[in-house]
Amino acid sequence: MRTTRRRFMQTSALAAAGLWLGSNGKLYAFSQSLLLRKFIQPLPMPGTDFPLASPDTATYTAVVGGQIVPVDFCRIVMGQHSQMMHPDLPGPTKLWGYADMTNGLPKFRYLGATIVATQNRPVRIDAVNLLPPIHPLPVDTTLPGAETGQAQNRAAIHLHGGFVPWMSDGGPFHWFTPSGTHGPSLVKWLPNETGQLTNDYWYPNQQSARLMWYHDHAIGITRLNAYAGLAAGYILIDGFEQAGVGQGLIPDLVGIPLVLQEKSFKPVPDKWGMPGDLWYPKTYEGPPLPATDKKGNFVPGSGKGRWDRPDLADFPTMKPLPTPSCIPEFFGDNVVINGAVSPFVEVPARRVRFRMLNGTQARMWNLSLWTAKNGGLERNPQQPGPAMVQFGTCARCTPGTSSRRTRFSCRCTAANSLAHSRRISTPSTRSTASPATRASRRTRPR
Ligand SMILES: [Cu+2]
Repeated sequence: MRTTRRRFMQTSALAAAGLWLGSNGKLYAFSQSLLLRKFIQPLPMPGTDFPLASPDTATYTAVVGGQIVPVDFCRIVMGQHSQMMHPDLPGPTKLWGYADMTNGLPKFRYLGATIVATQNRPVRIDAVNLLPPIHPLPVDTTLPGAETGQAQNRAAIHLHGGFVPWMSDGGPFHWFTPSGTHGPSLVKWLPNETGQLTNDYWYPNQQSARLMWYHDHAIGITRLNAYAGLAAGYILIDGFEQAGVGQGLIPDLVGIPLVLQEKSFKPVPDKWGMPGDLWYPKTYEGPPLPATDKKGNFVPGSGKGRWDRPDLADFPTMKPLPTPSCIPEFFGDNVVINGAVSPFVEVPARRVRFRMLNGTQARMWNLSLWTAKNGGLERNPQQPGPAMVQFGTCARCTPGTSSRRTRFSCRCTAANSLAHSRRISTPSTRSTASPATRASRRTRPR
């Protein structure tokens, strides 16, 4: 497409508005983050770069299978914090997240308060909501339950993939706020050590070993809260897995979790934050600009977005879309793993265990293993793959690899990856580096 002065001016104005004019003439309401170099920062690791919860095991016990077992009791706080997600960003990114304050002041880090639980040993969580009243992302107040006047800092914790009693499921109406208001489903049912009923969460952990995650689930705002950082890992281990480690079949219990996500970062300030803060779409991809012919002239009536609908003139009862609008799918333009943009990880020359979780809103990941060799990357023919990881699901693998450096990137396949395609060069266009020898489907996100 020939770039005319007129089109350049239009494109510049659109970029400033957070829109992107694709090469096909379509208008995409997806931000273009600042260019961020790949593979220059290490993968954040659990226990060092982001904290594992350290439960109190002395306060509560439970009877499981006729045996008295200690309960892992955690006090988890929700709050706002900032963190550098990439050194090329102009500053730290404003986030909402979880932190453990069971044994002292909370230390907020992305994926912080990741919980390591044991089969048949309950986890009890006293959740404290300290979120500020103003949400860091655009809230669509036309959604039922999210109307103007509803607290934007309402929150409910849902253990995704967990087999839990309904009172602890963190359903959409289980939300509560810092001021004590709460949704109609929240019930106080679990007595504390003085017999007073609480709405603490109770996770029995009566299921096999797996990587799960807990994330926000409040009505009308789940997509924003989870994207803003209200999501953390939940690693459940069992005796079978422990025996595997004891026999040397599995390298270790926790392994290297890879929480696969994506983020876009504001290139310009807006009502919700500064450059480097999280960006989230608030308008639909519309067809306000038509496509162009070979001479670069607009073709009237052409130009379609992904969510186009009939002209309002044909359906007079339809109302214009609100702004901000709730967008049904979001694909960020930066790969984020464990809270770092496009990280790498150095691994020892022995068996290494990766546990993968797709923590995106809608993206599927096409994973395969590549081996560093002779200064480049080669696909490893010994590994099966690629494996698809559906959103909200997890996979795990234990490759026998001698590669020293693993790069994480994403494969660009469909139109939803438009934002990626202009930036990723060989070999990262084809690799995600992490193999998945087995992908296990879990429950779909809600
Ligand atoms: Cu979920």
